[in-house]
Amino acid sequence: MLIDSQKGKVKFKVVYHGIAMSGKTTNIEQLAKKSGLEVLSFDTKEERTLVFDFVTKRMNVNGFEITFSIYTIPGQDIYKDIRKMVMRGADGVVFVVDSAESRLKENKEFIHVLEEDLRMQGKTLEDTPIVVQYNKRDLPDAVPLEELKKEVSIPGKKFTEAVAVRGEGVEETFNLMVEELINRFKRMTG
Ligand SMILES: Nc1nc2c(ncn2[C@@H]2O[C@H](COP(=O)(O)OP(=O)(O)O)[C@@H](O)[C@H]2O)c(=O)[nH]1
Ligand SMILES: [Mg+2]
Repeated sequence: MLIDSQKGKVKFKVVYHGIAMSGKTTNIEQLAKKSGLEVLSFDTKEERTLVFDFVTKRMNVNGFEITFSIYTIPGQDIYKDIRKMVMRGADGVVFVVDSAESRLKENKEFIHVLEEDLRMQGKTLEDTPIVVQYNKRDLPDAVPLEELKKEVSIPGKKFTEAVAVRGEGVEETFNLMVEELINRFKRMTG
């Protein structure tokens, strides 16, 4: 978080984390589309983000001009150095879960990857603003929500359901993240 109190400006970094192909890029593309913004993608091939995608979004809250820098990580393990670089300085994380039955185990294991990425920054799952998004709810083999929540969840975090490809649940997810970050900012600034 960067604060310029003289100018009344605050900057937050939000990272969309989660396994490869869970819908992270789709989320920020949809967010950008709804706000008329453009996504910068670096080396995207065959729908797989090799580096990251990036978009900035501005909002006004209580007289502060708040800028969100939004990034996605590459989910494949071979790009872990890039992932760690993208995670640097993250204020909040949206953890995008693929609801497909076939990817249940991978999603579950990836929570440990997130935990490790945060640990490298001296942070924990507990003290980081995180929203869990159960994406691809439209899939015929989507794991029922109650079951998915039991298998893949982070204690104490809010969650949403989404069909990112249709834009459903995308803004709701981001707004929850914004709320978490702003509440924390308000607590900090008294
Ligand atoms: N059925 C379905 N497919 C989705 C959904 N969201 C994303 N996808 C598809 O999943 C694939 C991977 O999405 P992408 O956003 O590139 O995933 P990323 O690797 O996490 O960035 C693409 O073919 C998307 O169109 C969804 O809600 N439902
Ligand atoms: Mg991607």
